[in-house]
Amino acid sequence: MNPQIADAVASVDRTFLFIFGVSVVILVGITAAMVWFVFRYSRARNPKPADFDGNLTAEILWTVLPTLLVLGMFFSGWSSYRALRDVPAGAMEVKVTARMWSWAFEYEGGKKSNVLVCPVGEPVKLAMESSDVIHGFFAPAFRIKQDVVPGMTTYAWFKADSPGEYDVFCTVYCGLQHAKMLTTIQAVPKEEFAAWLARSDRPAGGPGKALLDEKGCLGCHSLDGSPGAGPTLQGIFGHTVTVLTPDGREYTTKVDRSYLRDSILGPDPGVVKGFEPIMPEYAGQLSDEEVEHMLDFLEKGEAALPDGREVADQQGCLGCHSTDGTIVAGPSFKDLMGRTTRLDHGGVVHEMTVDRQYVLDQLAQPENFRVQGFDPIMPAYPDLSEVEKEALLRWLESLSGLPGAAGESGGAMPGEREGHATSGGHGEHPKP
Ligand code: HEC
Ligand code: HEC
Ligand SMILES: [Cu+2]
Repeated sequence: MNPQIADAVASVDRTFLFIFGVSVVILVGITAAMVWFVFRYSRARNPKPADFDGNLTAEILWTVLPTLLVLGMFFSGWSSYRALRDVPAGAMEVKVTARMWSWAFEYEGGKKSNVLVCPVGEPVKLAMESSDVIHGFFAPAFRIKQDVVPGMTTYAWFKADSPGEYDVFCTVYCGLQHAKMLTTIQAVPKEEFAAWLARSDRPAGGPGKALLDEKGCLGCHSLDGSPGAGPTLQGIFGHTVTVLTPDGREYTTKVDRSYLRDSILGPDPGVVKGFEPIMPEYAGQLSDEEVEHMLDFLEKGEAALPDGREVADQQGCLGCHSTDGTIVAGPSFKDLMGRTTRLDHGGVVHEMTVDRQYVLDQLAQPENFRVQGFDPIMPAYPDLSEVEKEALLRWLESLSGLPGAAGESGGAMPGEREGHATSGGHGEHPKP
């Protein structure tokens, strides 16, 4: 990197103004000369045509001057091209993923977002990839425009000198919602950026995790979905469970704070189906405050699921799927779960009920599950984590009014829906 080339924006603007200035001078000069010639050499003034026989000075001038001008434009353009391409050492790298029709950003350390947050005054290098077709990353405020091409990584860099929001567009026509492929660059003061980057995507659970460890809960319950003597606590909040009461009845309920409190302190709401009744009673052994900390952690801590809508937003699902019943590029997510979908297997239509497994299949191998009447453009999502998939599924269920949904009361499902794969029975809902 040439340390002289510090400011790409100023350099690009200088080149633009230089070329523009030269063009204006030439335009004005040629126009004035033409007008002068029309006047000076009109037939009225010169009844007899004169015969010119070459002019060495004029020929040298009109060869040398344009050559110098064009070379000047070239060098000016070359130096600002260098300014755009030479990434300063130590630039913060951000991974940019373009897909129909959204932008996703991933920072060092793995944090993700869908607006590009960056510290003021620090150079940022964008390493850009496309997961489908060619897109173009255009941030006019920083004078950068770079194609984003599937199968290769292209790059650009910029530095924001003052805090603010700067527009980002896609400049390559990439399909139906191309015009909506917009985002922003949000430049914030350095300290604010550091705090933002350090902040976990989900609020921390306070001392709850340490307490679960201290009190021995983690001996029987995992926090990462792996099996144990008791059900995993990952994503337990908002989850629908099937519980057996001591008198042999079975009911489903949604896990909320009061269910969790009762499970830990009693009265026992019943035994989770498929598990032995070996969960100790903790009444008298845990203070209310300790239990509240544990519940905070289970509700909001790292074992809690991310917000399904945010996952869908980050993964770009919402660029193609609406949540309000309108058709964008793909079928709407509204009332998706339990709906009958018509799949086109090379001309043979096959009806299927949308359930959890079907959604997972769509995400893994969309090419095998093409919905009739839509273009086959649904991308595969092999990299979604289990937690992200679960969050997506629960969110889709909530958009379909099924249990498992946040804010819905658990219990019986709407009778006409069939074939869903949530782990619930249709039982009564007794007050334990
Ligand atoms: C000896 C193993 C063991 C220990 C220790 C233990 N549990 Fe459990 N826990 C279980 C089992 C088995 C179940 C499922 C059967 C039941 O519901 O009683 C369960 C159920 C639960 C449930 C209900 C889960 C669901 O899916 O509905 C919660 C909540 C829970 N335990 C929290 C805790 C907490 C908090 C602690 C520590 C204070 C703890 N457990 C300690 C074995 C254990
Ligand atoms: C580029 C646009 C696009 C993106 C991005 C996209 N989808 Fe799709 N999706 C489609 C289209 C088009 C269809 C219907 C044709 C097909 O099945 O390929 C579809 C079908 C589906 C279906 C089946 C719907 C039915 O009625 O049977 C599900 C479920 C689905 N997508 C979920 C998702 C999820 C979840 C995401 C994000 C992780 C996502 N899609 C991202 C375009 C997209
Ligand atoms: Cu695009």
